[in-house]
This record gives sequence, C-alpha cells and structure tokens, in this order.
Amino acid sequence: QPDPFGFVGLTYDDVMLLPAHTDVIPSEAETASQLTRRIRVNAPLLSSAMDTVTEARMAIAMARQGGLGVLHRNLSIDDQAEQVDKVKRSESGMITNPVTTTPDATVAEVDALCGRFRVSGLPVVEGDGTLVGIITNRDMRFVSAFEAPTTLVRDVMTAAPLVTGPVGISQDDVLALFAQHKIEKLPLVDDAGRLSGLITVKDFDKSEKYPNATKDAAGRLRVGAAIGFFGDAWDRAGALRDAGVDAIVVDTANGDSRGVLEIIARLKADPAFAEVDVIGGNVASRSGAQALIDAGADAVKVGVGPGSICTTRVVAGVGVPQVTAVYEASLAARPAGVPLIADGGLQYSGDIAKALVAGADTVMLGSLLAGTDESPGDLIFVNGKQFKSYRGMGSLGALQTRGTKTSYSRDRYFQVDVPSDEQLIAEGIEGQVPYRGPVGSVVYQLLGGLRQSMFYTGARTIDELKQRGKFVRITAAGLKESHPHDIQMVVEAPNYRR
Ligand code: RVP
Repeated sequence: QPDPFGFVGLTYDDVMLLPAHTDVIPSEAETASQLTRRIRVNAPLLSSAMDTVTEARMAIAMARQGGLGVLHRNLSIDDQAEQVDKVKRSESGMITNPVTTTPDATVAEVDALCGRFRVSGLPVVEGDGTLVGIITNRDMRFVSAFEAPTTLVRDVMTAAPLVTGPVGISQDDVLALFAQHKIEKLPLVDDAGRLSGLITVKDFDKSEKYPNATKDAAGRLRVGAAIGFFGDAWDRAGALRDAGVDAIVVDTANGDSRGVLEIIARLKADPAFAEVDVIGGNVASRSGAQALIDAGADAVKVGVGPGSICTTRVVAGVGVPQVTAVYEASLAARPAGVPLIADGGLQYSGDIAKALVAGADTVMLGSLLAGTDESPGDLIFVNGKQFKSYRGMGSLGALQTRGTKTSYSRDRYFQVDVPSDEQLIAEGIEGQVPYRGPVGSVVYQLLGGLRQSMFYTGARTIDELKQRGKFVRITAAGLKESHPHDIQMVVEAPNYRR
C-alpha cells in the first residue's frame, strides 16, 4: 500500500448534505426505491435479520409500511419457513393456498387452526379438494367449549351450494358479491368445483389501510429471509422458497468469501430459484461488492462493523466507516445496475438520506426498530422506564443459540469448527434499547425525515436525491453544533434522542 493513511474512512456523523435550490415540498417527495434487481419498495427501509428484530410480526409491519422485513435464521428451518408462510398469508388480494379443514374434523380442531393462523373461518374440502362448505365464527358460535371436541364440522358448517367465484375474478365483482350476499369470505373454485383460492373482506380493508404496502404480483406481502452458506443452508433456501419467500439474503459478516460466493452462484444458476431474488453480504469495499455482483447477486448489502451492537472493528480491528464503505461499493454496483443496501449504523432519520446520496438504494435498520412493539421479546422495566432487549447476532448469546445442528448464527462469523461454546470469539454485545411504540409510527418519522431531506436538497424522487445530493465533510465542532446544544432537553421529541 503506497500511501496507507491517505485513504480516509468517513461515516454518517462525519458528513452533512448541502442544501440546494428547491421547488419540492416534503409531501411531494416520492420515497420509492429499488431493493433488488426486480423488487421495488415504496419505503427504502429493511428490518435486520436479527433474533431481537425480525420475525413474522415485524416482517408484516415493515411490508405494510412499504419496506421489507428479513427474517432471521437463528431458528429451525421449519420454524423459519412457517414465519415466511405467516407473512405471505397475512394480507392478500387472494390467498392461493388457504388453510382448510375437512367435514370430519372437530370444531375444537378448527378453533385451534383459526387461532394459529389468525383467521376467522376455514373452507371445508373433501379428499380431492372439492369444496363442500365453509365454517366461520358464525357457525361455531353456539358450540360450547365442552361440545367442541366432539362436534364435527359437517354438522355445523354452512354447506354447499355456497357463493363462490371463478379464479381471476375482478376486485369489483368480489366487492359486489360481498355486498349482495352479506358474506365476508369468497372461496374461488375451478370448473370441477375444487377450491383454488379464497378472498376475504379483511384483506380489502387492509389494502385500503396500507396503500404503500410491498406486495407481490398476487397481492401478498413480500418478505425476505436470511440463510448462511454452511451445513444445511441449501435445504433452508429450498424450504424458504417453497413457503413463498421473495428474497433470500445470504447473511454473513464477510460476503467476499468462497462459501458465500459459491452459494449465491448456485442459487442464481438453479432454475428452481428463478422466482427468488438473492441478496449477498456483507462487504465494505469496491472489490467485495464486485465479487458479489460477479457471483450473480441481485442486490449487495454493505456494512462491516457499523452496527450499534457490533464489536468487529475492535475485536478484529477490521471495517470501513459506513459512508465510505457505501460509496466504495457503489463504484462497482452502479455501473452494474445492482442495488445497494446500507446495513447498520443509522442513528437518526437524517442518516437515511446520507446513505442514499453515498450510493445506497435502501437501508437496513436494527437498533432503530428493536424497541418497537413488533420486535420479538417482552418489555423490560428499569427504574420505571421501558426497554426491549437487543443483541448482536455475533454476541455470545446469539452464537450459542442453535438454529439447526449445522446452521446457526455461528457461520455468520465463520466459526463453525469451534469445538466448544467457551471457545467462541464474540463480535457483538447484548443490551437493551428504549421502547419506541409501534413500527408504524417509527417508520412514519423516518420517512418524514427523509422527505425533509429531499425538500432541502430539491429532490422529488430518490433518483434525484442520489444525483443532486452533495456532501460537506464536517468536524467534531460541526457535529456538536448539529445536535441541540447549550440546553437541557425537557420534552421528549418523537424523532430525536441523544
Ligand atoms: P444497527 O442498525 O446499527 O443496530 O445495526 C444492525 C446491523 O448490525 C445488522 O443488520 C447486521 O448487519 C449487523 N449486526 C448484527 N449482529 C451484529 C453483531 O453481533 N456484530 N452485527
């Protein structure tokens, strides 16, 4: 290296965006951006694949807000696939593969299924899939808890002939049938009378409530899920695909490595995964991004060490401050037309615009979302204040949690051959973050902040922001001036915490 100290690494707190002439007001700014080569999102926000951040509930909330959740992989393959399934079933124009029951099941069994999938009723089918009835709350209302285990579905269901629709029915026709027959569920059947889908009134309500939701072509919420590269990672990828995952994230601390590049290339070459986008990471250099692009990644995730819970930069002494890392990676990604995800290290809404101007297309958030209602885990009370726990996937606790015998958080840090738990080298810590209420209000503030950035820089779209945005480098004095100073805060702001 000819000039080892000439290469300076900068992060969010080192830079500021310059104001520029504007004729855009914040409410006109459009926040849609490219997540992968094929997937577009209305909000450029992802939730981290961490066991204190993203399970089905978070993924549903993020997709409804127009972003995307990436399900963590510190759990068994079946459990992770079930989480994908939950998201895909949660809201849909049409449920293509509805949960069903049979005439000989008991009301107690139906009740259990309804609870598990959070639905209020089930179509009843016979062996070959022929629709013979429907059973909903209305049919079960007068069956007591004592009778439920012995009462058969056939005796209480609403039996055929039912109001049904053909596959491909239009939204307007569905609404007309709901109104005309005062029903809330419309089973769809093929010419032979076999059940081929279900549309519920609840899904229409939700579509109106979440107009920006990230949805697939069938109207189902989109979801991402993490895999590793070691052991049964390939089986995990297959199970996630079968459950309907939209994007697989090969989620490691060092994406520019043989195992990661190989599994990405294998996924991209296999026609069985043609419908699934593959995101690779993490890297923090131009050459690292180029390696993932050459392997075929549909998006590249950037970040080595910026995470709030991450100790890689002190334990290993390795990493690149995040704004420089994103910029360097963009030198490879932009000419290739591959979107970049800036992962970790964001503390305030203003950091989103900085990441996008540096070259990212979306950002991934851990600590900013870990304190919300939708993250896994309970509220913790300390001195009357509310917190939720948050830990790095490289923390000792996370490394010791096994997803399956051969795939777990450990391969994120390439420590699959460590003989005992005592010999693990942690690269993260365990802690807690302040409780922040529902994801909806956090995302609202984050997107609101981004719209203000777009207003100040005169950008109507994210593309314009990326083109027009210009940086100024600031000093420690500048940073001090940027934050509130010479005052004691007495009222909590919804979007600012020191
Ligand atoms: P942050 O948003 O700053 O909390 O960072 C979250 C990111 O940190 C994750 O998306 C992931 O890339 C990274 N991470 C997760 N675990 C660890 C660790 O234990 N070092 N780092």
